[in-house]
Amino acid sequence: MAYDSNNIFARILRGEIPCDKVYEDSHVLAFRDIRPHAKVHVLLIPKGPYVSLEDFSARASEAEIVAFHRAIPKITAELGVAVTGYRAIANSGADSHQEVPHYHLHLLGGQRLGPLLS
Ligand code: IU
Repeated sequence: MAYDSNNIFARILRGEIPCDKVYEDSHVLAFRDIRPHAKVHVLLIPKGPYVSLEDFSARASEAEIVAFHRAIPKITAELGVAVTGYRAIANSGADSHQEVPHYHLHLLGGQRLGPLLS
């Protein structure tokens, strides 16, 4: 699937649409989900043009992949969920109900979550 540079997260990255930012560095941006599914619900996205987890894993540079994952403990510490725990989910492709075609990792926490597959 080709990357659509007008998807909503691309527009957020370009500053065309505001977001409730919680973390940013040269490779990633993290912001609060507008329709939260938990007390804490943040989306972590790479700044590069990757459609999905599948695409990011295949095409991103090692520096981008490392930066993406190194951002997670910084964000969870900032959000106060590093110790209490959280769930990380990446929907990838049609069967997963991925809505926004720019790779994003959902970070959910701040409360006791139910079982994943219920
Ligand atoms: P999904 O994994 O692609 O299904 O998740 C997309 C998420 O992006 C979903 O939880 C939306 O609430 C969220 N979102 C957002 O935070 N800001 C937006 O402007 C739009 C969607 I559109």
